[in-house]
Amino acid sequence: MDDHPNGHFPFIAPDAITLDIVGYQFGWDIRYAGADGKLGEGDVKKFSLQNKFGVDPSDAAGKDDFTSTELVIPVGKPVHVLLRSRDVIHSFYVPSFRLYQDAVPGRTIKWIQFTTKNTADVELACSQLCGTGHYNMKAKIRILPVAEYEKWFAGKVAAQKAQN
Ligand SMILES: [Cu+2]
Repeated sequence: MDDHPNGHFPFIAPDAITLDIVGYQFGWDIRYAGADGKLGEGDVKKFSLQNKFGVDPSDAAGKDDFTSTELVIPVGKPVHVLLRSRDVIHSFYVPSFRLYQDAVPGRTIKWIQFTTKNTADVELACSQLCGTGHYNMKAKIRILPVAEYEKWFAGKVAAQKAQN
C-alpha cells in the first residue's frame, strides 16, 4: 500500500493532477506542480505569512511550483486535491459538484478527487462559518478544454521560470 504514490488512498488515479489548496481567513490559495509534475512537499507545521504553503525552500520539487488564485482545470481529467487550512476550520465547497470537505488546521486531507464532464465556470466557496469574511471566501473554478488548459499551464510554467 505504501508503494502507491497516494499512500492509503489507492482510488486516487495515478494520472490525476494533484493540487495543493489552502484555505485561510478569507480565501483560497492554490498551488500547482510545475513542469516536473511534482509538488514540493507542503508541511502544515511550516505555515507562516511568508510561507503560505509551508514548503521547504530546499525541496527541489518545489522550485517550479506556481500558484494561482483561480482553480483552472482540464475537463475530463481526474483532479486530486490536497486540502489544508492555515488558521481555522474551513470547508471546500463546490455546489455544482455536490462536493464539500472540511479543511482542518494541522491536517492534510488527501482523499478528494473529482473528474469534470463539461467545460464551465463555477464557484469554489467555503461552507464552514469561519469568521466575518466567510461570505466572501470564494474562488473561481474554470473548467477548460484540455488544449486550452495546456496553454494556460505552459504560460504559468514560463512565468514561473522567468522568476526563478
Ligand atoms: Cu472559510
